[in-house]
Amino acid sequence: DSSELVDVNNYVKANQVDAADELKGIAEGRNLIVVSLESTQNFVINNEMNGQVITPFLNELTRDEDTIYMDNFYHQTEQGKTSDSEFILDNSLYPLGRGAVFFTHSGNEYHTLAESLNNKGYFTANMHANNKSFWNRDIVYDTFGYDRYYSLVDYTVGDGESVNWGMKDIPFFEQSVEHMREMEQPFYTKMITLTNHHPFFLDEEDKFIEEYDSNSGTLNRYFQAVRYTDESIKEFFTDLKEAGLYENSIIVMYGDHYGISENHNVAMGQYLEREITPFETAQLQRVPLFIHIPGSGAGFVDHTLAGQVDLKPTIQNLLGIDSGKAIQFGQDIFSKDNEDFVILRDGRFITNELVYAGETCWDKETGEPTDREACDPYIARANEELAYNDEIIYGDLLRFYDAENGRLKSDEDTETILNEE
Ligand code: GP9
Ligand code: MN
Repeated sequence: DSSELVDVNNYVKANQVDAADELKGIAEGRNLIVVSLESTQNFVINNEMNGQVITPFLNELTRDEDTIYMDNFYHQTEQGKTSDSEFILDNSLYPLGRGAVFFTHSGNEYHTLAESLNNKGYFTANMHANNKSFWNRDIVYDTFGYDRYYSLVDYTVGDGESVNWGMKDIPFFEQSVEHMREMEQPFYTKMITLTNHHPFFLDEEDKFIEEYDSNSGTLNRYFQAVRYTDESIKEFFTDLKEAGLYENSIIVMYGDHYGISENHNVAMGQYLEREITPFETAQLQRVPLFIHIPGSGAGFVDHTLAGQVDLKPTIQNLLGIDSGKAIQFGQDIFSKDNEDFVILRDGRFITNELVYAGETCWDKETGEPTDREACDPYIARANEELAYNDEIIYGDLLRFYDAENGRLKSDEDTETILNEE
């Protein structure tokens, strides 16, 4: 009940940091375009495969004067895959260790990124050319407070425009920009790409590079599919410019989760030219994060250790929204007090010196096992944080929280809520 929220609230407030002053409000009033890059891991960025560049456009962005590129950023998803990443983005909470919170707790009260933008007068939307009920999205997007879901029925999938799980990314972006032209501004839209999804098949005309040559067809095709996504982003930027929607937007793009599972460790080891230990597997959970602010000159490459839970407070600060009152586990990435500690949903964690994975404590610099004692305090902290997170979700505790004023609801309010049950 509401008394559990007291402990949660104390923990969250004790670990909160002030948002950065420097970039605060740099994108205030702009449209917010969030792009979920399906299965895109960070190891493909600024990398080659058999002499072929994998992500030419994204590589350019890493050096672009208007782009902040984070190369030490981890996904924190579990079985809910893409939907987990969406849950994290909107709530700055962790998803669940088992099952998909989009299915199990779709009716909870949440205080979301979408809601904070609605309060600022934004039109808020999701765009994904799949069946609207996939991952229970139609229900959850309502719960989260989004105004509109552009799903499969809002797109025309022409001949040859579909592969793997659905519509190809290039026509998806093209038609999405047409929808954006009609939106009231400022808007916030979350776009979910799909082509770079297992099994990573492509039509011949969409293959811009050769396959890799390992014993894993999955990894071999992965590089080609990522290359296709890179092309689609390039065309998307052009489409935005043509629609006059580029200059007054901020574009945030991140990988939703890994694409290559541990079943492909031999092939991955061949590509990376080292053995894939549990340490390496944890490091492979890094996904790219790009924050592109046209005309800002704010670009740089940032090595700060961060995770998807940090997206919400970071984006809010850039948009000039105060997130200090929220119950959330993320921190503004650009805050000088940002803590260098990332917890993965299964209890693995990463600090600047250590990685905890496979129940072993690893020295980050050597990639070799080290004394477990070094990891012990962090293990306790990670478990504590994940336990508080689960209390929030299982107990639907945010219904007892007055998000606007940043405090627990009064006894009177709480009694009313409980009596309604
Ligand atoms: C499906 C898409 C991909 O709509 O989000 O799902 P995933 O398997 O990555 O969760
Ligand atoms: Mn996905």
